[in-house]
Amino acid sequence: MQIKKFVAPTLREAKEQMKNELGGDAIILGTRVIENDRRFNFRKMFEITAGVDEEIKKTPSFDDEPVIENVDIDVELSRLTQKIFESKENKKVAAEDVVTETRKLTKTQLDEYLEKLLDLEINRQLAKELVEQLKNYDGLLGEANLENYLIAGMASMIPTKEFKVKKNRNTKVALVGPTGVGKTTCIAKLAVISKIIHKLKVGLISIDTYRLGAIDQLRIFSEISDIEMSVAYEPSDMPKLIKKFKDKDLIFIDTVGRSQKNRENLNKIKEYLDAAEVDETILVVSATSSMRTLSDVAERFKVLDYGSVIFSKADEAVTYGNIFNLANKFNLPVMFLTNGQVIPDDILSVNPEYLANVIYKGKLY
Ligand SMILES: Nc1nc2c(ncn2[C@@H]2O[C@H](COP(=O)(O)OP(=O)(O)O)[C@@H](O)[C@H]2O)c(=O)[nH]1
Ligand SMILES: [Mg+2]
Repeated sequence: MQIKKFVAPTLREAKEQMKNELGGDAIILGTRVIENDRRFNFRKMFEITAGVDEEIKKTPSFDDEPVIENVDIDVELSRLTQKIFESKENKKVAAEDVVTETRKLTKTQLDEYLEKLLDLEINRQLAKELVEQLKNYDGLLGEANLENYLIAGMASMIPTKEFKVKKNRNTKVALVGPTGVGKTTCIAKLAVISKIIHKLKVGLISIDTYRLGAIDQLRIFSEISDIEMSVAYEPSDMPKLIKKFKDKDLIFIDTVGRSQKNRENLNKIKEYLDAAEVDETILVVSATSSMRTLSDVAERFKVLDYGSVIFSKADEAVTYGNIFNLANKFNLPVMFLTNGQVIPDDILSVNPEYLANVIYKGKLY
């Protein structure tokens, strides 16, 4: 990917520069306001960091693959993360790697594994269950492979879900969750990927339940990414906004509101989502939250009928045991991890094996 920065007195001009230079397929990776900089005579300037895939810049030929009608967003995300996935430590245990020398598991060994799992902040009950499973392999495997079995055992206990979007279905996806977890940022990432990589027509609706005017962030994003956006101030606004976006393949619904500790606030959001007849509601929580907070949020937001979870700020988390704990406690499929502020790069699609490795090794890769 070729990456460049464009600076201009207005966002619109910076975006024009970007389009002229990199073409319509450029992806906006980030924006910032530059103030008090001598280079610009201390004028306020806007900077866009943009990238364009060298592949995309290629002139298409008749040999190019036909356009696939029903694109699957997760396939592309998987492809993007696959390189990392393949290159590091995640290789499956090949037959020749299996250590043939076997011995009995000692109590001390099992305790060590239990300690390790607890250290990863995996709930004690679940950690015991995982270690118990190891006993099934007692005498069958060498120690080097026990860890792999532990990871495989974890993977078998983590539900995941793919983000599937098809063309011409007018799919309505809402992101809900506590304030500040990264819902809007995540919508921006998914919207750009859907638009640029999957060529889907995307619309954005922001629900401002309390007329906070806190929608500027999405508005600026909508402007620079050229993705249409509207604001709903009342549940009754929803049907007409959905109608306005009837030609869109995908509509993201973002929620802005006051404290969601209050049941009434959540009921209000529910009214909007019901009025929009959303197809999929995804809960966003921070991977850095404590298990008590996560459980509380997952319980409270049940009224909104979410079907999967995104763990944001995985880049800031020290351990990932809570992903395992929450997914298990609520039988809740995990859809993505987000790992930074950069739009659209910092989002990772997941599968059980990948998550189990992240959790066990205590780091993203
Ligand atoms: N480190 C990190 N920061 C994030 C991530 N996602 C969002 N943020 C930041 O978290 C803050 C709140 O994000 P925002 O999308 O406004 O949260 P919202 O209130 O849920 O819509 C912003 O400063 C984001 O840049 C992430 O994956 N990692
Ligand atoms: Mg927001």
